[in-house]
Amino acid sequence: MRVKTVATRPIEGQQPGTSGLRKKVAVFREPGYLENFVQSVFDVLPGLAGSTLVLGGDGRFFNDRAIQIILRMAAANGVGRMIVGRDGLLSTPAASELIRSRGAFGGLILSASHNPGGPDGDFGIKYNIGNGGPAPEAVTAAVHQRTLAIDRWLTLEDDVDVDLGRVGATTLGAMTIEIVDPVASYARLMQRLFDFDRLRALLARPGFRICFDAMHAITGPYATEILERQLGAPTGSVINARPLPDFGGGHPDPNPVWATELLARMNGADAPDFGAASDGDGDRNMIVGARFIVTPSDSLAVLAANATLVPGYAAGLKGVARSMPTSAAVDRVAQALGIPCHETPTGWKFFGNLLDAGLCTLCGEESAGTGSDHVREKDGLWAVLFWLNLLAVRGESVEAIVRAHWRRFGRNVYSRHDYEAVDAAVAQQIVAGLRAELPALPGRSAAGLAVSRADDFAYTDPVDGSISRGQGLRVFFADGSRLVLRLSGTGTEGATLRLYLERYEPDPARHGIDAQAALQPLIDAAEALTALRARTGRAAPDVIT
Ligand code: VG1
Ligand code: CO
Repeated sequence: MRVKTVATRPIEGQQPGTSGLRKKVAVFREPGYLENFVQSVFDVLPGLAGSTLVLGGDGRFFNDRAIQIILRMAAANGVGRMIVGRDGLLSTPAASELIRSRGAFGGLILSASHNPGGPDGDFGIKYNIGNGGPAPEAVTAAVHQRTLAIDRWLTLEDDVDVDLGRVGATTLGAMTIEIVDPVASYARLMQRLFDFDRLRALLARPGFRICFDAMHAITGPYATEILERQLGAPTGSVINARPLPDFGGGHPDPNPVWATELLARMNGADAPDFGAASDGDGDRNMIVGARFIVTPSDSLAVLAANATLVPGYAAGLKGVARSMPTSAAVDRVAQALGIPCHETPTGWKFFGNLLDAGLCTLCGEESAGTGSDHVREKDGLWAVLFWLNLLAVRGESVEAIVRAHWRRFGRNVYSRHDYEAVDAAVAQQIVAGLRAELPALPGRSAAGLAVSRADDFAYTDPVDGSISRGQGLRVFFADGSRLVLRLSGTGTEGATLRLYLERYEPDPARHGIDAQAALQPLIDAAEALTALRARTGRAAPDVIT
């Protein structure tokens, strides 16, 4: 098949954010938009010719079209082999696993993660490197530079679509396309990490019930295969299991605001023992007990404290890592275990170097992302299996495990307040205003709380020495509490401001306290320091997690 060169011009705003390039579907469908970005990725990758790439996405609207466009471009750019999930489907952690287990050069993942899908929703694309993880900043910066200069992209003369419905090999031009079962290789990895016999026994215990909400996104096929078929959970334990291009009109974000169906079941008198949900691309997780929600920061800490109960981590942890806005609950576990705890900027790409260098085993973010060195992405279903394995070994409820954790380590009371679709200029002014104030804050008090320290978080990568600045404004108070303010890098409408609030509560008598009530002094201090609500004209956050 002959290669066709198509002339193009740079398109504005093709800067990959926290996890790739995310825009409205309408933008991705503009002529040349997807092509410019994909060609820019191909142009900056030395060694692409003849290499093997992995390709798949979360099945959202435009996934099928984008896959066909990318396949033709890959063939025209001399890619040797493309490993594609059947029907173009791969969860983000499964794509990471395939890149690693197949020794691929890298991979392209199509998803806008937890953002809504459909013709009016969002689409996204991200490049992962050979370790299976998101491209580091040096690569994304090179891609962005290339998008500013691009003048042509390559595809094939023939506009033929490849049938991706059947597992097996086919060719497109000189490129081999290998269509694989999206679940099989990932499921084998889970079997090695967790005690499947014990999980089967747990799920067979009389009266023990689970509910996994796939939110009509990519984890449906994964959870159905692993939880129901391999582990024997009764049919129907996985709800909203069929992936839909618009996620059934829902918002595939596993949090108390969007996972309403799961929470309605888990809050009922007849609640299952264990509930969980994952997001659009399968890398996030929410863990729920009967009438009890586990915050992601606590979940990471509980997994770290109990890791040796699980076969894959029986030898102990080399270290742990959390993103800066994530609560310090895991820091206390690391201290007790005598292992290092790393604090990175938001986004999974920063964990990759630490995991590759063997500096940590578990890592996580407050935004419902938890993972380990088994892949180089966060992994929703992995976290679910980890929790089930803990339940099987400890024989206690989710709530009992978390309460026992608090009694041992104290409770890091935590919440994140999101102000979405804020006017971008106003949001930037709020952040710039607080940034300018930071040096003057120590010693001052805000709504009665004394500031002890304030800074703009910067991170020096311990492996490659690269420095990332401007990663979030932090204000620490004399009573040990802290607030963080940062701008989201994944929204597609206006700006999203995230306010992270944390207060340590050692007193077991106060562990039952409502988080919002416990954090009210900090919420007041944040308003005193930023006038965020006054300046955005919002009475309350859009999302509280
Ligand atoms: C958000 C989360 C961050 C996460 C990122 C990608 O980024 O806060 O913790 O890594 O989404 O997650 P931001 O810049 O909007 O705060 V996913 O599941 O959307 O790939
Ligand atoms: Co995601």
